[in-house]
Amino acid sequence: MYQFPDKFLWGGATAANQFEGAWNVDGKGDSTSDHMTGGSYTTPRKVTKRIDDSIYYPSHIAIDFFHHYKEDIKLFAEMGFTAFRLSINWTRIFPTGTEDTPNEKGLKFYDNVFKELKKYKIEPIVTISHYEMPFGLTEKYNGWSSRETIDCYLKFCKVIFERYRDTVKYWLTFNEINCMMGTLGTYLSGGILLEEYGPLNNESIDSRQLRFQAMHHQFVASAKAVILGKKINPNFLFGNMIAYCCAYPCSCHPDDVEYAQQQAQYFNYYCCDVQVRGHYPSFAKRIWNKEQVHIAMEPEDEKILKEGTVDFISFSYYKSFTTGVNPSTEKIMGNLFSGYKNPYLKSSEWGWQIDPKGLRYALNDLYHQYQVPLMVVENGLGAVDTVEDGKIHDTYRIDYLRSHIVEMGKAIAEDGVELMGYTPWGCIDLVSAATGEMKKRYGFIYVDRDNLGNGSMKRIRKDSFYWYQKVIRSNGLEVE
Ligand code: BGP
Repeated sequence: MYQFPDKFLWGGATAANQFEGAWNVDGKGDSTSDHMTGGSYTTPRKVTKRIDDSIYYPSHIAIDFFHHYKEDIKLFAEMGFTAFRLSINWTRIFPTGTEDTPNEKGLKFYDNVFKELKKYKIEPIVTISHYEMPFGLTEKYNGWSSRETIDCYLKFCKVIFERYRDTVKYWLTFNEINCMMGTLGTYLSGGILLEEYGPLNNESIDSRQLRFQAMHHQFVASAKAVILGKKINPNFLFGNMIAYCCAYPCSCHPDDVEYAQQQAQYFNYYCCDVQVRGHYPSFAKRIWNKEQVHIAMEPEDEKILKEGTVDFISFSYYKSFTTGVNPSTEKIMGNLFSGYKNPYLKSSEWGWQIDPKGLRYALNDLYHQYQVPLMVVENGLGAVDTVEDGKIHDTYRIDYLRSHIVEMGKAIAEDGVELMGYTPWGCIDLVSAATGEMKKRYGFIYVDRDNLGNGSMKRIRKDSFYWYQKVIRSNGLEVE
């Protein structure tokens, strides 16, 4: 339908804690995600301070990429991937976050993974921290709420930048850094534990002060990582990563329009302004006053943020919703943000509203605000798949992805947006971040494993596998 640019990066995305498994193998320490129980659409995941043998923790085995990486990467290559987004599990390298020397066995694992990707000419896109950090840092510093965590992160960055200096070019400093604008981010992104056995999204014990302070620490850490990385290899390219919040005003009442604009400032521009422009936006003061937070900053922070800006913006996009001032409007679900129902859109089985045009909107919005290249590093449909005679006919997923790819094509061809790549989420089925389920599947590759950890781990190509292969082979021209 639309010819994508030469060298466009076509691939898929994953995160270590959601697919690697081997949670305590070869000296790996326990990460914050290793303390998260399973959940469902209606039951929130919980965090337990101690690992309890009677509880099932989805990250501990996940889909065992650790032992299947050769087979999995071979399948990605068969689809024609030219890029693969993965994250490095911090606790494989620094088990508690405070060691002086890295764990060689952990580094060796990623040596092997990168070697395998290189064999098939697949470009790695590495998220340095994707919703996990050493639980040791939660215990010692309460995660990112303390400034000390910045140095622990930089020690980790230095090791991986030096080790993978000639292997990795694209780095994303934090997954969905705007996650901490909401309660869910407190532990998920910030590693901040407010009570011993708590549901992940506990609004009753929320601490806005800690969240906003932690986010500032992540901004400084991200900027310092960029500065450090460019010294180690000036050809490194750094991206920030946000969950794009696509919130339309629910009516044309000026109050609703103003509210929607402020939501965009809050969820999208607050972080992008700091990481792309190198300073907090003018409306930040309004947000801090409203949230009643005071952010402690060191005198050097301003300079660091200015010098450590990113080269490109990457983002996740799954859905849109409407927003406004009237709280009685019908609510709908989302991953980080929830909003109101849009009568023109259908929803996924998990209640996320499907809106391909919202992706074109997002691409235009971010590109014309910031004028830096973009990468869509997450997109996709979480759905229940059924295996029939060893096959999975996931036409619903193909429809979803096709319609989003068409909109990306329009944004490039008609709107002039500079888009570098597309890595749909969970290219191989993996554990859901929000619910901890396996049955919420995104993959082109099915993995035989259920919510409770049963199954053979067999990998099966879905119909979407062959469809995506065709899309990549034609560089976006053939999407039917
Ligand atoms: C994003 C996260 C991913 C991923 C995705 C899908 O917010 O960055 O880690 O999980 O959402 O969400 P879920 O797994 O909850 O369906």
